[in-house]
Amino acid sequence: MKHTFRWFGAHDPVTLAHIRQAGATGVVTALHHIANGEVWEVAAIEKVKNAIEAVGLEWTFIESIPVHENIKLRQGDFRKRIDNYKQSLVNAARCGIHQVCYNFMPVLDWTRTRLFWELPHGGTALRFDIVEMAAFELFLMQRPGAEKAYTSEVLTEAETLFAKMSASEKQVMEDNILKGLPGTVEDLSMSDFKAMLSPYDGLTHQDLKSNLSFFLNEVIPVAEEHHMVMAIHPDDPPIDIMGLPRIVKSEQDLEDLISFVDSPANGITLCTGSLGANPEVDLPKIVAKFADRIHFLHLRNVRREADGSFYEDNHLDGSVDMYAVVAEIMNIEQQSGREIPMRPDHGHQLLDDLNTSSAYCGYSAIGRLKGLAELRGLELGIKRTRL
Ligand code: CS2
Ligand code: MN
Repeated sequence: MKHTFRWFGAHDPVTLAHIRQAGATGVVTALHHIANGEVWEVAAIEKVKNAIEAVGLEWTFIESIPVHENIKLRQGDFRKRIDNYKQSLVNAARCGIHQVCYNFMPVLDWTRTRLFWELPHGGTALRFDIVEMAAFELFLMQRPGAEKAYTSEVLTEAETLFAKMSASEKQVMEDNILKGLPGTVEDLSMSDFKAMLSPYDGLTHQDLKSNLSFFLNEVIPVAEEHHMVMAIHPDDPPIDIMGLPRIVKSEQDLEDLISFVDSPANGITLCTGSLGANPEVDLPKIVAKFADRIHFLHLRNVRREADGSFYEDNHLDGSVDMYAVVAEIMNIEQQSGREIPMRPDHGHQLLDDLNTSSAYCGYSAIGRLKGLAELRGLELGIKRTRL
């Protein structure tokens, strides 16, 4: 695997020099200052690329060129936004960057109810608690029909929980859930959020899949022409939340995705944390099945709980059998002669991370450094025992 680290740009307290010290050889980043839906100009891309190369690293993957909401909805100026997307792809290729991650999650990127959930050892992890999520939807957001999305046990627990929460605890819960995507989107207020949700009223999974198919049929030919690959990031968590359809959360969804455009350029980011939160997903099987479509790896573990909650565990512990996943990745690398880029996707806040709170949630230095170190050790161990 090619070892990379995510970098949020010049304002990231985890610097390029830190990333090099952590043992990565590549960086994945985006032009976080460009508004979603605008063109990435060559000069702006080159500037970031030069900064990365100046410290002896390479810009391995773009994560992400975000997809404008009008494209997901196929409404308004979506054609112009697709043209802008194509132009950004062409410009990235001109700068020598050929690998692009994106996602098709409506309104929100990943969603958690706790951003600093304390672990027994005093470090912190990200957590998604189904009872807290239900309490948010039912009582803070007051979404009509929300009760249909939860079991009666969860609804009862949510009611009990909400009744004993203080006003400030409710505020923290709202802020956590509306956190948005680190580095690219401003934190949302409840009224902004509701305004962004309303165009999705009545949009079904099938509608959203058809809009994704339309988008891919437009952009994949451009990617192919410029020897690029696109790699969709799965939905996180892999369930419908807030009444929004989520369409990249299972093996069947991945099959549908690749059927939209039959091209290796139409690929997947295998995020073991996002897909691994779905108990039905067999990750080693998915690696083998979609081998030639997997272009990027987000390696992270989750520990699933019986009610659908989960938290982010150590990279090598939890419900995902990371040994089995990495072993299968190494099989497909060996068969194809490829070296697939990976990054430790999120890490705990550990040691000095706990004193330097300015890093993006999930993206502190030491927790990710530990994740990368463990994953590299696992990889080396597998490699040496196979020789
Ligand atoms: C990332 C996602 O932080 C994360 O969980 O894996 O934000 C991911 O970068 C985007 O969904 C990709 O478009
Ligand atoms: Mn991920």
